[in-house]
Amino acid sequence: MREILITCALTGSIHTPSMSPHLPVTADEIACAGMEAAEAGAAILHLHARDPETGRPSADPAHFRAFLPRLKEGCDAVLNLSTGGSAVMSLDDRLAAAKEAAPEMASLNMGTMNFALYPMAARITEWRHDWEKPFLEGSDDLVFKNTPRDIARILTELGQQRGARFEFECYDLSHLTMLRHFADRALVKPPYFIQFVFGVLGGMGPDPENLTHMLRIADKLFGTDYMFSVLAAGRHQMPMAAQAAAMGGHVRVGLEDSLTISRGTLARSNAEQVAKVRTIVEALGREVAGPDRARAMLGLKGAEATAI
Ligand code: KMH
Ligand code: ZN
Repeated sequence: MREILITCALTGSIHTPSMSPHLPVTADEIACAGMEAAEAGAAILHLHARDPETGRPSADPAHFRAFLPRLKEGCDAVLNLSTGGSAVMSLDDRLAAAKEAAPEMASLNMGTMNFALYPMAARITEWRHDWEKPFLEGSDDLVFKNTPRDIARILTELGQQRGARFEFECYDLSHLTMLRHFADRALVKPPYFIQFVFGVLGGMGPDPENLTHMLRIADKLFGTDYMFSVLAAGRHQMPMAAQAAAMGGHVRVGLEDSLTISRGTLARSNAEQVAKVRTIVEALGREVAGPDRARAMLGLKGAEATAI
């Protein structure tokens, strides 16, 4: 495949404000970051919200409402709402904003797992907010719950009832088996957009061999019915994006996944990472596709059919 889709995940729920002054937190910051990332070449924006006062990951639909219409007006990118939210949130909370917005696309995490952020706490010397330290340190005993019942509920309430399609977040081989299970139950329809996630402590590590093996198994399970994208956490972000692009996949960057632009240097913006990955993938002969091509490739319902 020549065309390539760049997803940008603007803020997420992993990093905390003390780690980077460039992490978007307010609605204004998230909206501006999204428009700049789209301008730089991102066809898809993967979205979480934060409490504007504290920077804490938020599931409050009002916090999403504060930036979603601005993004819809200000750029043409596909707005993809996280249903992962944060591992500390209930599924009801994780679903609330997406049910209200009825987006074209939503993330869907394909298995229950550990999601350990605590090693990051050791590197911070000055904390900006009281919640950050216990939030990170408590992740040594945290289960990111995505049971088959949870997955079925998201597929039903967002997919079947609201016409969303999915970024299937697969952190391990077992998550591909789970996706196959839902394909067999006819709860998901091809083409499947599989996001391979590397480098989360609890999922597979950022080894090139892991991507090769995931692809071997995905080929076996889904044949030509899938396309893949890669995100890798931290410093592995760009090298693994390059590997994905060289192997015909799509890429995801953004401050949700990595705060740096190169080893030891903070990225000043999401757009800076999009611009960098764009240079890499174009050098490999790939052509960056825009939002309209993304909609056609992924079979999306269109921005006008959302409630944003
Ligand atoms: N933070 C990423 C590792 C979600 O939002 O659904 C995975 C993610 C989860 O993007
Ligand atoms: Zn996310």
